[in-house]
Parts: sequence; structure tokens; C-alpha cells
Amino acid sequence: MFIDVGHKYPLTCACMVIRSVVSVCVCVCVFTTYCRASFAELVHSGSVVPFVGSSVGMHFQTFLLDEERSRLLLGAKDHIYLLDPDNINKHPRKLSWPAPRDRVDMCILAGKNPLTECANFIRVLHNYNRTHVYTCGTGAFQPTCAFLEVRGHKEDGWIHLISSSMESGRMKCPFDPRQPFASVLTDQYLYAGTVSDFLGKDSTFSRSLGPPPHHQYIRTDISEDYWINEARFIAAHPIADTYNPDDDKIYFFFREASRDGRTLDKAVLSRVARVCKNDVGGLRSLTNKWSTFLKARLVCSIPGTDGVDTHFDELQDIFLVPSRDEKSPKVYGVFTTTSSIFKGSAVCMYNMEDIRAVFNGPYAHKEGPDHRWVEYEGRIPYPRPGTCPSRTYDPRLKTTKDFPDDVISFIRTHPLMYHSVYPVTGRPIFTRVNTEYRLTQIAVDRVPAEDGHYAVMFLGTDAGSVLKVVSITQENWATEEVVLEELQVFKQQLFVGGGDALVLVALHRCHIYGQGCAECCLARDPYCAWDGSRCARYIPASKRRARRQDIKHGDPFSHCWDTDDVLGNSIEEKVLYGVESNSTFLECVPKSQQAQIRWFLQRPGAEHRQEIRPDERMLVTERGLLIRWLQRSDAGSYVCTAQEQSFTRTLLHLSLQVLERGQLHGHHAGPRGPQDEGVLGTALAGEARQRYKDYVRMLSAPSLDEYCDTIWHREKKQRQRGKWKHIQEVRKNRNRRHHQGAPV
Ligand SMILES: *[C@@H]1O[C@H](CO)[C@@H](O)[C@H](O)[C@H]1NC(C)=O
Ligand SMILES: CC(=O)N[C@H]1CO[C@H](CO)[C@@H](O)[C@@H]1O
Repeated sequence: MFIDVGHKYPLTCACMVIRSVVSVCVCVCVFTTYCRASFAELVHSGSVVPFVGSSVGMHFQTFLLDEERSRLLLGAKDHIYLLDPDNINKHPRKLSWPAPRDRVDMCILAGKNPLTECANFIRVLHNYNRTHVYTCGTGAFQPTCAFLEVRGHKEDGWIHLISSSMESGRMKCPFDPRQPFASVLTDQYLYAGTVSDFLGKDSTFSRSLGPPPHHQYIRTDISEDYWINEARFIAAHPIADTYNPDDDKIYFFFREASRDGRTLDKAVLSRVARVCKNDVGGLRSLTNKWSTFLKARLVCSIPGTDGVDTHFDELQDIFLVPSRDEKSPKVYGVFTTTSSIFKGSAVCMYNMEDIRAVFNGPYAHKEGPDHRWVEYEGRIPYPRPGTCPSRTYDPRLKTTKDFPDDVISFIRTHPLMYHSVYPVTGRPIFTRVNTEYRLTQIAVDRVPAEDGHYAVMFLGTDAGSVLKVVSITQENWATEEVVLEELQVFKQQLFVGGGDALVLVALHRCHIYGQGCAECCLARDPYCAWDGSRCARYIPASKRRARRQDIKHGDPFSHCWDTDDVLGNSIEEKVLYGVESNSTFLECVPKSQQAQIRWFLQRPGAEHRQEIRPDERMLVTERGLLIRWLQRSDAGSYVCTAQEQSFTRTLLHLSLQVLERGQLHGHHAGPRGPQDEGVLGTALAGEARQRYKDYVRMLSAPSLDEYCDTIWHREKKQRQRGKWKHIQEVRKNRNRRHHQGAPV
């Protein structure tokens, strides 16, 4: 099990930070070997707490966190766990719920995998009432649901499966353990979007359960080109639209195959859709089917200069961030590209107002299956299709069964809105392109900081890592003044479910930003502030004066002016020896990702230092300066500075001396003068020894590539010992450069 969390220091990789209209991302990137922390190290530093019940093949997938009663339910393969979220390893309770033996046999006979498919993978866990939880599992490709009784908490907690309540989970739970699906339980009704057959052909959004006697299913219509087509459901949320409870709706998010006339090609598009909570189905053609279903396209794209946008069309995850107006949460979505040319992911943020505006706008119209969607310009029946029935609006419309025929037949063929929903900023707030992984999950934490509130995004990748990102708004929108006493423990934790293990990840890992005020400030992590002696967890409204934090500007001059690390920081000058005609590497790594590195050289006897212009011979990499074909004139005083905002800091002061080849051979040949002894003695001291060996090895490598390859392989071996070297980064940089030519 290997998980990456925001491990910023020592970090050099440049995250794909998009400086869009409103956001500057401070990215805690993980995908270089440097910032990737080994699991053991994370556990040691207290940043993650692994669940000891974890074992290979457990497939933890489903969580139900009950903050009020302080309990965490965990759905895994054939098991449900009850844990104490404050201490996940104290008194874990385990309930076994396997699929029946004959069902497993049939599943295997049907050609499914015995280990990863033919078992009961728990996919649904919802609070039903004070004492009961509703749960469903895939049941070896025969989904089954049941009630769980959960009582007590902490040491006294226990769970019990009510066998008599077991029922079919069709339309409530997927057959396939890996298939995305969405469900929400509210007012004792279960809303679920899932594939509802063994072959995975029929995807449907339905409602079931409910207080007796309203037990019948309501589902989406099966009219391929219009309603829902090969959908993968992502999320479902109850959201009120007005102050009238009759208007309450379930909004759900999915991606589907869409065929827009003419061509036979289907494109994957992302959707936001909604139904009224009080929809009981229509009459005639829509009996037991939604009569208020509407959907719209959710666009997440980067506008291109040539008018061609780069679309991220495959919705992967949705997270709602509550705002003071509970009708208007902010909707964060993670999308990936469908393109075979390049791999990319993006995060887009939407306003509920914009979503509602699209549903209140024109409908799309299609003459027939082979036509394109156009704007509907005909007469719209009354009540406007998609409106929830309410006696307050019209006493004649008590339920959806009172809808006139023309409303029912209109909505059957016009469930799609003509306009699309665009992100608030007109473009993604975060993107990653040409990475080896995709973003697949998002959780957002709104963090109060000294200068406002910040949304910290935790982005899960399909490689098992988590990126912690804060997007900073320079304009003054979304500034809510909520002063919290202290961040609650639960808000400080993030549950990360991997394929095989569960860990608890601490959100604040301030120690990684180093000890100095300037570094802490420049990190711009809203969870952290400099408290006078170290970079520590930021607690709002406590000792305000003593705290130094500047998320918006990250300007240490105004915050750390009196501390040592801004005033005369004394960087001791190091000495490095290079061999003429060979290459040498000057390592200089900023602690902050936003820093811009500059290199200066002052030659012996020269009055001023000059900025180094990178060329064929002088390569500026993320880890330092690589000088190829070292010449005697390269000798001198090198200075590496990091500039961030208006703040410049010297990171390295190094004197490079160039050894003539003769001197070196003298060393190998044996007898040598006392002066040589001195020079090489220093060159080979301590840590430098290994590096010197690298250089010697390089002497025999004909090209830089080969040199890097050699080093790369050795580094690979050393990785287990947690020892990282600079060279693979050099190599990585070169690779990155090659990729930059690809279209974006
Ligand atoms: C909760 O629901 C279950 C299942 O319907 C029922 O047996 C139980 O009595 C309910 N409990 C309460 C407190 O309403
Ligand atoms: C890469 C490079 O220039 N290598 C040279 C380093 O120096 C030795 C002699 O000391 C040459 O043989 C290598 O070609």
C-alpha cells in the first residue's frame, strides 16, 4: 500500500498550475519521486493512521460517517466494519455478510472473476433512521439490500444485519463492484442511479423504499435517445430550489453516451439532471416513471485561442460545498478527457444559480432519432414541464398524476435543455494534462484563514495519491464571514479509501514546510501559520496577533520582516569540484513550488555577478543547474536564488573549481603531490563522495542520456532505502520537455 499525500517538502515538481481568471493554485503535488512520501514515513510522522484490519483484497469502497454519534461504518468485500473515527483501531466491530455459495458458483460459471467480482461488495450504506442503516452489496452479481441495526458508540457499539429485511437490490445497487453509481437516502426514500441488469445495458435513475404505503418504484423512461443512455452515475443530492418544500428536488450528475443525429458516433457527455421529490409518476405513458425529469449538459473546457475549446467531458466525481444559503451550494466537479491524443483532468466549479437558469431556459428539440438537437421554439404546455406540483401555485395540481397529457408527452420527448451549464470562471480552476494518472475524486474543505476563507481541494488520483490544492481568489467573491472557534476534529480528517486499505490522512502537515517564517508564509497553506517559532497548525481566532499567515499574497516581507530568515540569512559558501570536459551538477531545490529559481555566476576577478542564461551547456532543471562539457572558465562563485512574489532569497552559494584532467589522473595513478591530496580529499568528503563517483562514472558514459540511465537504474534500487538523488529529476525534466509539444 502506497499512498501519497500533500508532501510538499522537499519538492521541486511544478504542478500544472493554471493561473486562470480567479485562481492561483498552491499545489501540493505528489507525482515526482521526491515529494512522494513512503507510506511508512507518513505513518511515522503521524500524517496517516492505517486501519489494522486492512488486508489485501478487502476493497474498502463505502463509508458512512456519523459525526453526531461518532461512528464510522465501512463497507468492504463481504464485510461491514463499525469503527470509532477518533481511533480507527480501537475496538473495531466486524460483520460478515458474504454472498450465498450457489450465487458465487453461478457468478463464476458466468465467467466473472472469483476474487474481484464474485463476492458481496458493499456499495450502499445510508442512515435510514435513528437506529437503522440501509445497506446494499453486489451479492456476486445479484445485488441485495437489507437493514442494519447499529447501536451505541465507541466501545459499546455493535451492528447486526436484519436477515428478514433482505430484498433484491436491483435498481438500487450495481451488479459490478467497480461500476460507478450514485445513491442518496432522504426522508426514508432511496434515490439511486445505476445499471439495473446483469449485462449492464439498462442504466436508470430510480426511487425506492419510502415510508409505507408509498413503496412503488419510480424510474426513468427507457427511450434510448432521449432520457438516459449508457449512463455512469456519479452523484445525487437533495437540494431545495425555493422556500416552498414542494419545490425540493433531487439533483444528480452522470455521464452518458450521446448521439447527436447524422453520425452514428456516440460521444460521452456530462450531465446534471433533476427530478422533483414529490414526483409520483405520471399517467399513461409515464406511469411509475418520472414526470419531472430534466437534464442539461455540464461543460468543463479550456477556451482555445483559435476558438477550439479543449473539453473535459467525462465526469468522474462531484463534491458540493455548502454555502450560507443552503439552496446554493458550490458544485465542484472532476472531469477527464475522452481524447486518445492526450490525457488530462480538470476541476470545474459551478453555481446552482447557473444550473437553475439553464433549467428555466429553452428546451432542446429533436425531430427524430437521426436529427440533431435544436432549440425548441414551439408552444410550451402548462404547467411548464419540469415544475413540481404544488397547491400553492395551482390548487388543481396536487400531484404529478394531475399533469395534463400534453405536459406528460412533452417531457417524454424534451427532457434535455438547450443551453449548457458553464463553470463560474468560464474555465477549469485546476487542470493536469499529460500526467500518468487521472484525477478521479474530489473532497473540498473550506478553511478559515487569517485573510479569508479558502477552499482546499483534495484530489484523488487513479494512482492512489491525493493532491491537496487551494485555489485563491484575488477578486472579492465568495467571502463569507464565518468565524469558527476551532476546526473540529472531523473536519481535520479525510477518509481515503483505496482498493485494499484504509487510512486516515491528516489534513494539516505543517512541519513539511520547514522551520522558517518565510517558508511557512510562502507555502500559503491555509491550514498552517507561523506561530513565532515554527510552522504549525492554524487555529482561527486564537492569538491572532502572534500568527503569521498570508494566503492571498504569500508575502513574507510584511509578515516575517523581523525574523532571521528574511533578514541577513547567512548561507555558507560550499565548494564543489568538477572535472574539465565532463558534466557537473549544482543542486538547488526551493521548498516552495511557486518559487522561481535564478542562477548567477561571479567569475574570479570579476566585479559583478551575472545571471546565467541557459543554453546547450547550461541546463536549468527543477533540481538544479547541470553544466555539460565543463570549461575552466566555468569556475567561479555560483548563487542560486528563489524568487516568489517580490521576495528573493538566496538558497545556495557555491564555489565551483574546475579540475584539469591531469590532476584527476594523478589521483588514480597513485603517487601525487600534497596539493592534490588536499583538493581531492575535500572533493571526496562525506556526501560528496557518492556524487563524485557519479561523475567518475560519467567519464566513461558517452552521452548524457546514457549517464542518466545508469544513474536512474541505481536510484531505483536505492528507492527502498528512501534515498533520493537528483539525477532522476534531471531525466524527468527532459522527459517533461519532450511532452510539451503535445496538444493541450
Ligand atoms: C427504523 O426503521 C426500521 C426499519 O424500517 C424499523 O424497524 C425501526 O423500528 C425504525 N426505528 C425507529 C426508531 O423509528
Ligand atoms: C562525458 C565526458 O565528457 N566524459 C569524459 C570525461 O573525462 C574522461 C577522461 O577523464 C573522458 O574519457 C570522457 O570522455
